[in-house]
Amino acid sequence: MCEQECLDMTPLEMAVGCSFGIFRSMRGDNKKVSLEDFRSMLREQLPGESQASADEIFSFTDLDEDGYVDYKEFMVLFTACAVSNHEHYLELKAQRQQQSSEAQCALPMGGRTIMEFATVALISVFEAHACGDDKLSKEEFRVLMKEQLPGFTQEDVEELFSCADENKDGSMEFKEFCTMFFTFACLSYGLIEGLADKYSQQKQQQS
Ligand SMILES: [Ca+2]
Ligand SMILES: [Ca+2]
Repeated sequence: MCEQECLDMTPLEMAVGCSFGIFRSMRGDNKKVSLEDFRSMLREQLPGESQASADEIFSFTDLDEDGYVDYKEFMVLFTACAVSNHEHYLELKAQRQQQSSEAQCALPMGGRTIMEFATVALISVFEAHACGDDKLSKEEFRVLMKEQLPGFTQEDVEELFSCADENKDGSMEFKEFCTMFFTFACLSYGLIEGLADKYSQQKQQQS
């Protein structure tokens, strides 16, 4: 990906791109990640996690228990990290508010690894639109989507909102926003994989 393409991406597109990048760099020929590669991915991307828990994290990430982590399973882990970082952010924000009603809480967690960078991007986009109550109204979500993923039609946005609003309270909390992001990332991955397969088939036919 060239630098200009990266600059043209919105933070949400960048977060999807980062998740692709991490996954593709560690998967094997079967397009899935083995336990060994998963261990090195955790070491690299989530250095705060102990290696002792790597095998445990692998076993709960490998939802279909086939001994590998596929992209969907990886994205379950990715969104779980984002939710956990967001909870941490809310705790810090509450502490700051107790200390001073004037204090603004900067997003914590830095961006030491690509995974952290991507989850922070997700939180930043959500927080910038979920004004005040840490939930997105339908209108706030519409504005967010127009800015972040402008390729979606109004009908798509309506459908995404109602699918993501799992508790049907008419607003989208961060966990639900992550469900929406998960769906979007998995759909995009399928599309990109399909295009890549088509391209390599064409190449083979030409040679
Ligand atoms: Ca699996
Ligand atoms: Ca909701």
